Parts: sequence; C-alpha cells; structure tokens
Amino acid sequence: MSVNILLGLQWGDEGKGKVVDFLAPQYNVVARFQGGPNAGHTLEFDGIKHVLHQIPSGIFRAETKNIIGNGLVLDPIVLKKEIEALAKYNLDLKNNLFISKKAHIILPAHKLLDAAYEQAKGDKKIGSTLRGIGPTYQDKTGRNGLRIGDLVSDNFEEKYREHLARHVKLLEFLEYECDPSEMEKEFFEAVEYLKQFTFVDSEYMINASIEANEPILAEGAQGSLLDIDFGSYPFVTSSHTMVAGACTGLGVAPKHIGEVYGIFKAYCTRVGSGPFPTELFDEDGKQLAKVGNEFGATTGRPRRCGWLDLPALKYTVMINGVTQLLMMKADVLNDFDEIKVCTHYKLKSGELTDQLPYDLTEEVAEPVYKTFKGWNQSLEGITTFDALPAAVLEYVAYIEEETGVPITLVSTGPDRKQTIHKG
Ligand code: 2SA
Ligand code: MG
Repeated sequence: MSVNILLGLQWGDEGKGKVVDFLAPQYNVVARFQGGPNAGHTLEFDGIKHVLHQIPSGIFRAETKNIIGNGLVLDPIVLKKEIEALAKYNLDLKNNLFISKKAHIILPAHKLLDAAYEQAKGDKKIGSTLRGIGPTYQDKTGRNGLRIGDLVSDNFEEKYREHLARHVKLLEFLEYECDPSEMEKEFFEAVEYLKQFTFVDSEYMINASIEANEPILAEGAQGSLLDIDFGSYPFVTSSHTMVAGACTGLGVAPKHIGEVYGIFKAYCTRVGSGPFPTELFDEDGKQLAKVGNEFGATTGRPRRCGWLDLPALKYTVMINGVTQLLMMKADVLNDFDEIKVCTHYKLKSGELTDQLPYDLTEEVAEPVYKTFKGWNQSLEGITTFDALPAAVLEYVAYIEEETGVPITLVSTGPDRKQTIHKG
C-alpha cells in the first residue's frame, strides 16, 4: 500500500485540518512530517471547533494511529497543553499517538532566539510565529539539536544545560534581554508529562504499516510557497513543506508515494511578511477577510487576502506532482459579482510570464487577471458536483484545464458535512 500525501499549495491555512479529518476514516495511519507548533489545523464537526498544532488531525478517530514524524520540531510545553485540551473528548492518546524519537525538541531558549533574530532584522522581519521553529531547525542542521529520544536519557538535564550555555551566549551577542530560566520549570514539567506517551522509531513503524498494506496519510503543515527551498525565500518557514518533505520527515521511500492531494483556497491568503502579488487592499480584500474569517489559527494574526494566483498554483502543482486538487472555501466567494484569477505576471521588464520569477518583489510589476462571473448564491445544502451552480463549475473547469489536474473536492464551509467529493 502506498502513502498518500496531503499538502497545502499556497502559503498555509488552506484548510488541511478539515480535509485530513474528512479523509481520516479511510486511513489507519495519519502522520505529520514537518513543522511544529507554528501550524494550526482547524477541525470542525458536531458543533465542536478544535485547533491542532503538533498532533496529527486523525486524532479524533479512535481507530487511527497518529504519528508525529522525525521531521517535526516539537515544543513539549505546547504539546502538553495540546494533549490536555483534548482530555474532554475522551480519546485514548496513550494508544493512538506515537512520537518519533528523532523529532527535535524546541527548547525555551529557541523561542527567545526566534524573537531575537526577528528583532535584529528590523524592518526586514519575516513575520515568524515566534514558536522557535527557525532556531530549532538551525540547531538540527548545525548538528547541535536535542531530540525526543534524549528525553529519557539519565543526563537529559545536563545536555539541556550545555545547550542553554551556548544559547545564552548567542542571546547576549544579539543583545536580546531576556531570562531563559523563566520557562524552565514549565519545560521540565512538560518533559516529565510527555514520558507517559509512546516514543517510537517511526520510520520502522510506518514502513511496517506499508508492508502490512495499511492505508497511510501524510499530513503537511504550512504550504508549498513557504518551503525552505521553493518558497519566497527568505519569507518562508524552515522545513520542507513539499512532497519530498514527507519522504525525509517520515523515512518513506519515493516509490511508496501514492496520491498527492494538493489543497488550495479558491482565493489566496498569507500571514506574515513577504511577496504576495495578488494581495488586495480594497473592499474585495476586506470582504474575503471578513467572510473567510481570515485570522491565524495559532497566533490570531489577521491574514492578508487576494485573488487566486495561477502561476503560483501551477508551480506548486509541478514541484509536488499533485494528482488531485481540493478547492477550499468556495463559499467565501458566494457574494462577489465578479471573481478574478491571476493568469500571468507582467514583469517590470514588460514581459508577460506564467512562471514564478526568482524574486517576486523585485521582478513582478503587476498581476494580469481573467475575470469570472460570480455565482451570487449560497452553496448551502449542495452535496454533489452536478448540483453546483454553472459559474462554480466554470471556475473549477478553468483551474483544472490550467493545472492539468482534476479537482475532486470542493469545500463549502467549515463543517465535515459541507464537503462535495467526487466519489
Ligand atoms: P515560522 O513560524 O518561523 O515558521 O514562520 C515563518 C513564515 O512562515 C509562516 N507561517 C505560517 N503561515 C500560515 N499559517 C501558519 N500557521 C498558523 C495557522 C499561523 C498563525 O495555521 O494559522 O496562527 O499565525 C504558519 N506558520 C508559519 C509565517 O507567517 C512566516 O511568514
Ligand atoms: Mg493553519
């Protein structure tokens, strides 16, 4: 059995949490492969709204094994809170949550370093969620990190102090005034708390599941345009948010990859700094933000909004080998008389292109739009593609033709039930 991968094709917040939850019944295993507490996956069902950060979105299905892969960076303090917030649902986390021993630990000082680096950037801030993601991945690739497997070693505290000494020097160098010991008590309490859960060699676990023909879903966080290599660098996150990240973040060979579900919003949003060619500053932008309730699920920050960007979508479809497209939040466009899609960029050189230039900010003069007639009606109660208004179908068909990939799911609201799926 192969591993199907679900990932965001824009700047995150495409609605991945909802889709994984919707697809989860088909899978025995749901695994996260990158990112950490910077992610916010919102699930809504039976009138409950729940946000997950580091725990895979299959957690609400009792029969699903949920794996936190080696590619993540984990904050014990946040994870403890996340687990405690799930207590009211009577889930059996000791039996269906598995944490890779090779996942790296976000230490209290990593969060301070995140803030220190951002402060040092002045007006070039990348708009980090300040969850310690960058500094922890930096320590990982710099071969200085601490991993979940280290938590159970007798000298964990000693190792912690060695890292702290190095981080304190860095903080001093960055002239960032803080007291890293402030979070220490909470950190060590969380570390003790986590020891009751199952730490695994997740690469063996997942390959055993492949061998046993169990259906597996790998759940991406953030989006491909925030990928450390292919995103709008340096305004990116520090992990591989693209399909290859699932191979390195779980220990799955490329030959085992099956379907690649690419999730995108019917428009675009971005939180944090960085180029966003189709960003709207007018009433349309305000309407998208308001109707779409566009606020970060982790930090509550308002998201920037704009029209769908096809050059960017085609790019992320390409680098991920997307086999099915899933279009989210179509209902947010319900009340627009006209809907626009950016088909090309006009470059400052005067040239038209449908490819992503090296530097969007420096090279793009303006987006070139194609205008569609809006559907001007509610999509409430529609359960099949055939029943969708003609204008929605036209929009869907155009995106399919441009990307060369079928749209197999259209979401018309946050609830599990508001999902139109092609069989
Ligand atoms: P970081 O935290 O250092 O990895 O941030 C680097 C850039 O990546 C962006 N980023 C995100 N963009 C959208 N959604 C994210 N997750 C949360 C959510 C965001 C929130 O799901 O709602 O609540 O604010 C996420 N995480 C990282 C970030 O904005 C920086 O541009
Ligand atoms: Mg999110």
